[in-house]
Amino acid sequence: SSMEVLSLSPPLSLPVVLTQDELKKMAAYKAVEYVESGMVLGLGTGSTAKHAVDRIGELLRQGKLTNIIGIPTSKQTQEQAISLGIPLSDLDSHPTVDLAIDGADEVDPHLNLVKGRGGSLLREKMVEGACKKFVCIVDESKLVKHLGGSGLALPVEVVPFCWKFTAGKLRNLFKASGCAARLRNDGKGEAFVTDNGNYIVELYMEKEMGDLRAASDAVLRIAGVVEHGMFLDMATTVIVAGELGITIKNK
Ligand code: ABF
Repeated sequence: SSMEVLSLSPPLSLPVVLTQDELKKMAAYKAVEYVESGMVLGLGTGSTAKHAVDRIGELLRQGKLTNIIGIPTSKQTQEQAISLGIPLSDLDSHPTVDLAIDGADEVDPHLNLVKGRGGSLLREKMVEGACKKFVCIVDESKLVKHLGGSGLALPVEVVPFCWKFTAGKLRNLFKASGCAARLRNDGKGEAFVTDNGNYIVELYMEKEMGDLRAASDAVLRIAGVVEHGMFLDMATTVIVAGELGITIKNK
């Protein structure tokens, strides 16, 4: 793996405090520099990826990029891309994707990710799993020592059928980590429903999960589970924007 640090230049004499959204935009614009005309592109979801999709739309409009085919990772991104005039397709027609750009909720030192707090982890995992390159874009608040380390939830997409039974299985699986499980709600007192008509069970761990690959395999063996938000060994590059500049980490 390699790491490259690009500092903000020219050096500023006065401290300029960038907002979190400005950092997200910096990371997103840097990632779009990896895009070349003719590419099939995985289009991510969330407030960071949104900046990348906007930028791709802008470059297309300016004629600086041509022949792009976008593969959206959510209905939300699909609508955004349509409004920008980005030509779209899907994995059925384009099973190989050149490059995906997407955000994350957590990034560990090995570039393993937690994703899916935006609720679109299944499509993201399908699209990003089909990519030759996956550039993940984050502001520095997303960096953690170990996955689950931000104290926020690890999302698991489950079928609605007897979701409590599935949540119980998940809680049991991570008993040693002090796992609590709860159903994501839509903010209006109803269950949050994913683009695929499923529910999200959120797992909170008191302690580290240990071997992530083993944890991933065990979660996927539970029959009611569709997918989970650990993206292990998938990102090829992570672009981190912080107050001191941009850091590029490569696998
Ligand atoms: C998507 O959006 C998700 O995988 C992740 O949950 C979320 C990150 O959102 P944001 O960029 O708004 O922090 O990338």
